[in-house]
Amino acid sequence: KKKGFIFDLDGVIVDTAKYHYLAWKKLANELGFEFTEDQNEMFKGVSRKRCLEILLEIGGVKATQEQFDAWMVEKNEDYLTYIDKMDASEVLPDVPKILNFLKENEVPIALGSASKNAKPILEKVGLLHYFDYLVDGNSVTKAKPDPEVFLIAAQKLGVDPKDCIVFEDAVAGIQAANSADMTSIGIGDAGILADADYNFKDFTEIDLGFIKKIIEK
Ligand code: B16
Ligand code: MG
Repeated sequence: KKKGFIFDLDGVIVDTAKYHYLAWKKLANELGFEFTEDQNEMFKGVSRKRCLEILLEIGGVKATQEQFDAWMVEKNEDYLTYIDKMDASEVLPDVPKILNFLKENEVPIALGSASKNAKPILEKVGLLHYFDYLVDGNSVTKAKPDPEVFLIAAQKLGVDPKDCIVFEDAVAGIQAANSADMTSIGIGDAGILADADYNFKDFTEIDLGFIKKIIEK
């Protein structure tokens, strides 16, 4: 049966969370409050707009629509200064090993990310050519845990959702994959991602034999 693999971006392929954090922290500080790395955990897999809403709640800041829009732009411009400096060394360990194995076995690959900056990031780190389709923050209307992003990816791949395998680092992402009836693989803390079908700390823990078994299932 034809299988399709779907990768989340931030936290799975690259650790852009640290750059999102620096950009949100800068904005928070400008607005006169602190924003911690712990609080940044809530932002993982969450859309830019929702992140700003949460940030303003944390700071108790009220904004007009104009201010809100301007801060969205400001945060993203600051974030992009970090993205600009990224290169292949920032790809998380053993990600290319898995992507190469899937390519060799002619398994189609899609990205399923909330980020509107997904394409330039993949270009920067030299992984864009692996992806048959990108489904990102520009193509979805409903954020994870809604399964929309992954269902669109399955459709593009021409693969039944139940034959899709999703790599995710966020709780909302695992929920989205599960409600799309896909196989979910949690990358990160198994305690936090307890709802995933399989759990790995990172890609170095994933054996190619495991991937082969899933492909042949
Ligand atoms: P952007 P993922 C998500 O990426 C990040 O985890 C989340 O922190 C960020 O707010 C979101 O992308 C939107 O990113 O501002 O670049 O559009 O994990 O879904 O790949
Ligand atoms: Mg993620």
